Amino acid sequence: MYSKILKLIKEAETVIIHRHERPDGDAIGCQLGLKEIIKENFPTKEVYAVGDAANNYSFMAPEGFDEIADEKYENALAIVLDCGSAKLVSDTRYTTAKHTARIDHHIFCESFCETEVIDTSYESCCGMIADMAIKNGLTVNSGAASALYTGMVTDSGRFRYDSTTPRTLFTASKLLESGVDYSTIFRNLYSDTYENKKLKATFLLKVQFTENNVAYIYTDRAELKELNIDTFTASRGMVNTMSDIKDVDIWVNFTETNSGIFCEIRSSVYNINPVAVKYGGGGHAKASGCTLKDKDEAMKLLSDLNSIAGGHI
Ligand SMILES: [Mn+2]
Repeated sequence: MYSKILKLIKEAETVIIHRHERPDGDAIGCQLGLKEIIKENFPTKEVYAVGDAANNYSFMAPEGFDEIADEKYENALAIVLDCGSAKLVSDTRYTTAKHTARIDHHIFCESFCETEVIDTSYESCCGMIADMAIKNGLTVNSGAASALYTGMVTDSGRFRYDSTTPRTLFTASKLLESGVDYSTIFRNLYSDTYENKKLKATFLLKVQFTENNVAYIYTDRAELKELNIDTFTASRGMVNTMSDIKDVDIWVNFTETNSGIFCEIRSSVYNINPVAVKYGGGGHAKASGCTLKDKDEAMKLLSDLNSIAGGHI
């Protein structure tokens, strides 16, 4: 499955690794993991990892990402990781590279690189990179293993989502053999500031329920201003304050912004992806998002989710 991409890597003198913007643990983990694997196994190659800031995940990339000149792309292989849509790639210069390749585990929506390996049966893109390395006998040092393990943990919800398979745990066990300080990783990932815990409590108190027990939070612009937080913190950062509520199988977080209403949908049971796609978004079967034009549209989407929760779709 990976032989074409491995051949491209072997042939390239310069490899530039991209991933989706506003990176999560998986995006950063596979990017830095692959960079380290190429450096370790092909020491003569130039390898770069580019893109926007790591923010909450800056512990994974303490030195930040590489700043490179446009000319570096001329003879380079650009590899886009963990990204299902061209418009979400951080740093559009990948299109100027000599060759482009993509490795991803999101539900397929478009093709935008010359060589692509897309497989939604993987819990994480980190799992794909680790699997590629292990199956092809590449050395995975402790730095690469730690980055990849972190992404596997975050994208699988600590090996809990049903995307977790025997292969997930097999791959994770192989990474642990390379030396992963997982207690530090878990502390970095899951300890939270008191301020943020208070913020989550505020959001929890805002939860409402539809007739069929879809939990939802609606934050309007005035509230957002009062809370003094950015839209991303309010949206993706707060959606899972509604996870693990007994008898709630679907939950959705609406956040009014200047560029529409950000909508993050999650489910522990149902495939809610078609609803996100219907409103112009995408993602995974049980975690998807979209941007809506107004509150009316938000309430229509909520009603669609309510139908799913009621078993009507
Ligand atoms: Mn991912």
